[in-house]
Amino acid sequence: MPPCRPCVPRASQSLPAPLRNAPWLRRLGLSVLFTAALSVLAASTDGVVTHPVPNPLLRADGSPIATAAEWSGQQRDALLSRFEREIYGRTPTTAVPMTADVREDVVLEGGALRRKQVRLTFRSEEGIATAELLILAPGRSTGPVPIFLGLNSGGNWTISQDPGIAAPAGHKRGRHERRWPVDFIVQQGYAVATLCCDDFFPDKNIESYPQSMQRLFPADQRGPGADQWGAIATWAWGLSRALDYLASDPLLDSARVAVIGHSRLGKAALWAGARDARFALVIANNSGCGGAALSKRIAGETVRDINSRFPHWFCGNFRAYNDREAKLPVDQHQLIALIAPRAIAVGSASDDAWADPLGERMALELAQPVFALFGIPSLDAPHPGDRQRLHYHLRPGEHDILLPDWQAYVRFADRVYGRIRD
Ligand code: GTR
Repeated sequence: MPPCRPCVPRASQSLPAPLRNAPWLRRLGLSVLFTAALSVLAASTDGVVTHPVPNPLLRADGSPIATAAEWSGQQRDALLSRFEREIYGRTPTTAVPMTADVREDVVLEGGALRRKQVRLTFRSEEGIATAELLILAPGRSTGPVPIFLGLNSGGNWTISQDPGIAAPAGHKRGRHERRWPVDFIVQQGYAVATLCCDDFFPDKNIESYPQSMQRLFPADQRGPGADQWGAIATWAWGLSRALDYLASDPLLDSARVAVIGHSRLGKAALWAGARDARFALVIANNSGCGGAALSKRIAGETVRDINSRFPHWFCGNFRAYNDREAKLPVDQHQLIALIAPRAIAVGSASDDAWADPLGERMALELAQPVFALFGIPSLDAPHPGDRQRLHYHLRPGEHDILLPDWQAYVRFADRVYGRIRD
């Protein structure tokens, strides 16, 4: 795992007080934000330069998109290819056959918990590779269970102390337990499904491509390269393959899968959710630069920062925008818009200046006009009813995913799936 986050000077650790809840920003009206006026506004409040961002409802030739059908057709495909070409790299369409071997399926804790461990094996003419999927579900469910699917960054055994989770000898269990409040999630009637990101692409450096699952693809479909897929796109591919398995398991409800990720894995969850419309809900927690935060707002981690420290995450073309964010033909609000009309939750933390909480919130707001085409109410609609598909929260504290974040995501999922109503 590459080094942890650089220190951000104390003064910029949290948002300036007037921006924390930013009700005035919400009231501004989004059209303002698409003009250079935003730069002036942002600079005058928190001293941050924000370059104008593309209007998601304009085609590349400047013509307007007026209907959901116009958006879902060519515009969506064109945008997706632009993100592939410039930022995440092209994911091959070649299918790699996958088999699933259920190595364990047990009901524990007097029927409260069901644990399944499934080995996914991928075979192509180029080679073979495996990924270990862990599923923790309510033990007594009567029908198919909705799921939170997310990658973990240390191995499945890091999410819990449970000695039954397969682990290599000598590995410390439960290192990331605070990030995976499994008991709470399962008690709410959801399953947790997780795999380690390293099974798909070891999160080390630019030398890691040959050890990644890209090795299963023909040589001309592997990175690194100008527009070849990087680690984030490979992780997103892995999430879609996990969903292929979940869709085949009668215990689980594949129509209600939330793809979730924290930080770098939040970037992967967003890219997976943008590409694969089978995900009903996409959750990006503290995902920052290359995730939910606007790149054109020069705050926290910049394009140069991320490309320099993690050159294996994105495609080569993204480096052309180091210190040239104004030239980027897309920005992250358009990535969020690609999820419409499905549901999206963005979670920030108040002291996570490196991930630019305000930039994350602004991207979600700037995506709203696309959701509105589908009749989806805005973030601050007083009575969103059963059409609520947008969620944002700013948790006090540092960069992390903790119980209060999960509580917010479970509650939002409950609303999206019609399990609770106002
Ligand atoms: C940081 C990186 C961020 C974020 C984070 C993480 O060092 O700069 O983009 O992804 O790591 O994954 O915890």
